[in-house]
Amino acid sequence: MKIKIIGMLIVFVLIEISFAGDVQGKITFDGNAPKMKPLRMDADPVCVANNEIQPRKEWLVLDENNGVKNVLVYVKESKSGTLVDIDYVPKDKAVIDQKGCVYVPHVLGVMVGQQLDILNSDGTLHNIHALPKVNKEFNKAMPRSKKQMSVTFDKVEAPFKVKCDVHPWMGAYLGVFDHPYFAVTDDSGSYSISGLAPGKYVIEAWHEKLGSQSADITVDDSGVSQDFTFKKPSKKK
Ligand SMILES: [Cu+2]
Repeated sequence: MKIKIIGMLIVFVLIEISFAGDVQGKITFDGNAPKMKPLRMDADPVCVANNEIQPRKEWLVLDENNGVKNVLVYVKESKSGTLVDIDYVPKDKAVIDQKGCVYVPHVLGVMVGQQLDILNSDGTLHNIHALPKVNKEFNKAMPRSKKQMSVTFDKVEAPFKVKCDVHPWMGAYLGVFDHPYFAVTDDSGSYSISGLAPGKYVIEAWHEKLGSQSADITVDDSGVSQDFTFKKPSKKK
C-alpha cells in the first residue's frame, strides 16, 4: 500500500514536471479580414491537377474567430541565463514539402545545424530559392525525379523568404534559432512552447504581413499564457 502511494506520488510529480514552463496562447486579428484570392496555377497543369481544391493565397489565414495561422512565436531573449547548451542540436529533422505547388508548411522554424529536408511531392519541376541575409543563399532546381534534398543553416536569422523560381506564387518563410523554443500557430491561431526553465523571457510573435510584437513573460512551474492581437496590415500584397 505504502509503495503504491509513493508510486502515485512520483507519477504526480512527473506530470507536474512535464507541464512546467509551457508557454501557450493565441494570436488574434483585429479588423476586417481581407479575403485570400485563389492562386492561379494554370501555367503548370501538374500544379492544377495536384489540387482537388484550388489553394488560396496565404498571407493572412484566419479561422472563424479571427485566430491567425502561420505566426512564428519564439523566445527572443532570456533574462535568466542561457537557454540551451551551446552544442545542442535536435535529433529530429525539420521538413518542408512542395505539395500541390505550395509550401507545406508555409511558415517554419528550424535550429542552427538542424537538418531540413526539402521534399518534392509534386512530380513537377520546382526550384527552391532561399533568400536569407545572414545565412548563405541557395537556389536549387528540383526536377520531378528529385524527391528530396537536405540543407542546414549555420547562423541565427530572423524569418526570411523562400520562393520557387518556376512558380512565382510559391512562397514560404523560415526562421533560424539557436534554441528549440519556437512554434508556429495552428489553424485556430494557437501556439504552445514547452520546456522553458522558470525565469524571465522576452517572447516575440512574427507574422509575414502583420509585423511583429513582443512581450515580457515570467515562466513559473505552472507555465504562462501570452496572447497577441494584430491589427490590419498597412498595405496589401
Ligand atoms: Cu515550384
